[in-house]
Amino acid sequence: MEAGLQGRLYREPTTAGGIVHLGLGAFFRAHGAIYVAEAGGWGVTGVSLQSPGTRDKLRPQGWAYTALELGPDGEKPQVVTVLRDVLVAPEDPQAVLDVMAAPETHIVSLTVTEKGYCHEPSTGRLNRDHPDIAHDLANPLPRSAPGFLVRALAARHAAGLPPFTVLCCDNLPENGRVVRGVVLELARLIDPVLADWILANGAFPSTMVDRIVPATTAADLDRLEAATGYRDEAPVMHEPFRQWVIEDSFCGPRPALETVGVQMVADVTPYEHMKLRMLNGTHSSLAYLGYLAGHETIADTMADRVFADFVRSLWRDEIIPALIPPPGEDLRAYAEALAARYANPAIRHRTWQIAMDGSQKLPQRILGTIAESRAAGRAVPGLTLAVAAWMRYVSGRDEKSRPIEVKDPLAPRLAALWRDDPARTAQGFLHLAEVFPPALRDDAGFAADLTDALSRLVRDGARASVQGAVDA
Ligand code: CS2
Repeated sequence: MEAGLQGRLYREPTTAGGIVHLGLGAFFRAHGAIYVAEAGGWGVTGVSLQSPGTRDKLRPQGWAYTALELGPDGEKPQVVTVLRDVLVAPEDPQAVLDVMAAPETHIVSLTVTEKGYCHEPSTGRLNRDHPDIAHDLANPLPRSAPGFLVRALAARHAAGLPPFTVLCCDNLPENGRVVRGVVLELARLIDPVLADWILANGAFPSTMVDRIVPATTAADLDRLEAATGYRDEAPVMHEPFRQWVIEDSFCGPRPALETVGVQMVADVTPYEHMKLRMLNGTHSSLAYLGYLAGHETIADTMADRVFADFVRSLWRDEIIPALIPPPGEDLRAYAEALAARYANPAIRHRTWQIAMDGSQKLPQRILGTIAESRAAGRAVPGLTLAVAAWMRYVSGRDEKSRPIEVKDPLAPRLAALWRDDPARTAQGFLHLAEVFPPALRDDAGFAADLTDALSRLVRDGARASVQGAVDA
């Protein structure tokens, strides 16, 4: 037993503040929170927007938790003590607004997943029909992340305080611009003067975040306890790699993140495109095709030679040709590093976990590359097969007709689009305006390729279709 570690795990909360984080999932606790802890001088108040589970587990630990690095050659625990408090929004939304509006709060960061911004994935605009947005327009105590941002900024405006910087850490393209757009649109519907004040004084830097963080399992808790001698009810698991690129445009103070490896840059866009299309795009492709082929994790999928060859061909032939590399990045080397990260056998990242919320993820991960490539006359058969695999996956039945537990805000609508006729299935999906841009909806060649890919998937199965794509 290591008394030192245990002493740190069960400790008094930190008193430093400065950051409120909305969406206290495993990703932020394994990524942003660690950078902030290393930079020093700042503390984080975490907010769960849905359930009390994380708060209830962390409270008896004085908000400390273990981040366990899972390397191919072994595990390394680190105790993270940067959280000062955790609030559960549905229990007391006013308490969340109060801490967001407090003078010592300078940054509100977010990891609320793609769907948490209540926007339309294909356009980035606020979805005014979203039930939480309808609620937040009519009530001063919000439910949605945009609602909390707007009502807290309103409280600061009323109190004569400056706005906080809104730091979006979700996998959206130009994520700062997206959250700025939904915040301004919602604010304008509530109070145009407030919207003008946010526009003139607020800051919404875009960021690129990267670290693979598989969901923690009960077995992880026991293994960690056996290794360290203390019981942590809410540890997080992560790979060794990490990257955080932030547009340096804050409207107030910030931690000295550049001293701990965060890249502070003028324009994040090329980094976001590289990461969303090369990492997340292939992650989703492997998730749908791998799941259908019976692979449980990304590492299992990569251990299947056909899939390892397939993902390399996606990078080489379809994704890299459509990218402009960020300054100093070699995209081929980036792809090789990704292949090694995916193959890390210590990371049990389930294909099912990545397959979640595809309707919110596909546009920025895969459809952008497809639309741009087709417009430029480049073929994208592998990514087209991945889109077909998503359609098959969300039908809710796998290749052996067993049910799939599909998690997606559009799940019932998606399942209803599946037909016995692949051409009709493809047409039905392509008319889903939330997901497909008009350029792809109206592209008869794409509809034909998608129909072909669907026919092959149904006839030959996912693995043989992937093999066919590699051999072609
Ligand atoms: C994954 C991401 O679950 C998913 O959709 O693709 O969480 C991925 O692991 C991270 O973005 C890596 O930085």
